[in-house]
Amino acid sequence: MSNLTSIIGKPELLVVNDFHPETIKFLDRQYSTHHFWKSGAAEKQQLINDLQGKCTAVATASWDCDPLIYELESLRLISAFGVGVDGIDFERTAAQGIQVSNTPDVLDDAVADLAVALILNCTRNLINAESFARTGEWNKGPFQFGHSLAGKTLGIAGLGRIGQAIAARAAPFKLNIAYHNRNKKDVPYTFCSSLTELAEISDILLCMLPGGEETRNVINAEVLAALGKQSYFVNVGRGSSVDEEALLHALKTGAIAGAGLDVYKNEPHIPDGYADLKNVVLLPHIGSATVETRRAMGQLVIDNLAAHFAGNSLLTEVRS
Ligand code: NAP
Ligand code: 8YV
Repeated sequence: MSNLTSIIGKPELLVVNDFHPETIKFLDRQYSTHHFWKSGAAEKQQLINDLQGKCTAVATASWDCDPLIYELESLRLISAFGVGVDGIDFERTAAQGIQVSNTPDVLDDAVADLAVALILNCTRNLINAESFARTGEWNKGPFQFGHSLAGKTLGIAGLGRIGQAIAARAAPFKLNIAYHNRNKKDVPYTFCSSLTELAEISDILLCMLPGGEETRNVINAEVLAALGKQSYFVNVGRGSSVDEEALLHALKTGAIAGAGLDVYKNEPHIPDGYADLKNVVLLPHIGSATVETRRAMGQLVIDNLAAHFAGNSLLTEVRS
């Protein structure tokens, strides 16, 4: 990091949050970077004022961004780390002529792997089985049976890039696939025109929907009731899609069999009550969190910035 005047020749870059230290280290060498998250409110405002007319790009986590950046009138690019761009205000980017890039595709495999891990964890009760073995409870008798996957139906809400990678992984487990999107796709899976219809036919309902207003609380009490007491809910999309009170109630009352969650509404806070339950697996938003995947995501952030400063087309522009 440098102050505004000390490095001449390197473009100014505002780094909004500590999204990936390895990538930020690289950016620190390439650009005259400013680590926004390290500043207090007054310093942030001062930095925005100082950078007016000099700084055209920011790098940020895709799902979490500081709204102060929109006060930077010279801003032309938000290079976002992550595929889900619910942290970006697209009304403001459109109004201010700011391009947005994200990091699609390179994380599909890691996130799909984690989704499958959650499905297996839920249906075979692996977390509790591990503690059963570790604590010696096994000496008192066998562990309760789980449920097989073969012949069951996996319902995917949001069959996009990652959803399709999950469906491909589900095939060798002999799962039938159904899905709900706004638009029917040319795929050999059962299309459901509503989430309730999807839940009704699913043994496992997996949410891979993007966040944002359109999907807020769409996994609600009605959908969970339709899923039913033998079935599981898995969320690897966004916590904002779930009515977390309704889900807690469904888990506590046995209205559904269990859940596996990687994402929550107000991360890193997990709502009270969840941690006390045995029928839920709680993960700390680690879908894309492998060394290789995060590095590939960082490379896209770097490459989109380089394209912007070279006056070239972005590699992965988000068109809203
Ligand atoms: P994608 O390719 O854009 O897929 C999203 C799918 O959701 C699309 O097929 C879309 O189809 C459908 N969809 C969008 N809005 C909908 C709505 N209102 N109702 C029904 N279906 C809707 O995105 P992706 O790359 O697979 O990523 C999906 C999301 O996963 C991201 O936005 C992010 O929030 C989340 N994610 C989580 C992690 C993690 O670590 N847990 C990691 C990466 C991504 P239609 O357009 O036909 O509706
Ligand atoms: C990351 C994600 O947790 O890509 C997304 O949308 O949610 C995840 O890959 C996030 O991008 C880390 O900043």
